[in-house]
Amino acid sequence: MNNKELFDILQKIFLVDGVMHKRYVHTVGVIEMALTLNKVHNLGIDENKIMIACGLHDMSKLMPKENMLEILNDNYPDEFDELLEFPQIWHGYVARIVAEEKYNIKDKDILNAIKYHTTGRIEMSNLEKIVFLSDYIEKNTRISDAMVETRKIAYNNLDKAVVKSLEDTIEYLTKENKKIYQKTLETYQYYLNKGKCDV
Ligand code: DGI
Ligand code: FE
Ligand code: FE
Repeated sequence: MNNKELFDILQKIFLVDGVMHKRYVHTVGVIEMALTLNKVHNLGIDENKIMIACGLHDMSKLMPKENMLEILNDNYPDEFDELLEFPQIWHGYVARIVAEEKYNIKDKDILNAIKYHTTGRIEMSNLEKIVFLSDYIEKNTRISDAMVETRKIAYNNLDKAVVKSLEDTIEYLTKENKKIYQKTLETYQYYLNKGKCDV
């Protein structure tokens, strides 16, 4: 998929009743932030790969719940019961399947970056990390003080920014009395410990 094909797809997905959904503006922000982090940290990741992963990460966000549940049931039978309690996590898991089956994306790194963009996971690749982080710190819609602070950290150290973003998410979810998905906690613990070992 080249960049023009990607943007044609995005404009189709996010054009709702003749109006471009705010999710499109967020998605473009994620692409721009991830391309920036790739340059700042000299990661050397292929730019087209970054654009596809970021471009498709939220593409299933507007899908009807019944369709999402069907895709989850068909593709993640072992995790299905556990996932039922966490509707916020579904869209990445679903988008990963749609990316492969509908858009013929076969690159495992791109597919993992899409799947785990909400929770992160232990031992993320650089692509997974910059998609996960850019989703939280892109400049178009993520404008809270905490997000701006995390953006500064991300320019210096990606792992530390992962810890900070998860810390803020966990604090927010706890305040809202929402359950934390076990993978979110696992990612947080892993990168917290990694930071302690790296000094
Ligand atoms: O899809 P986006 O809004 O761009 O961002 P996202 O995919 O990171 O989703 C963010 C939402 O997911 C936000 O409302 C917090 C929620 N979330 C993230 N981790 C967890 C979670 N919700 C629950 N219940 N448990 C989690 O561990
Ligand atoms: Fe998302
Ligand atoms: Fe997003």
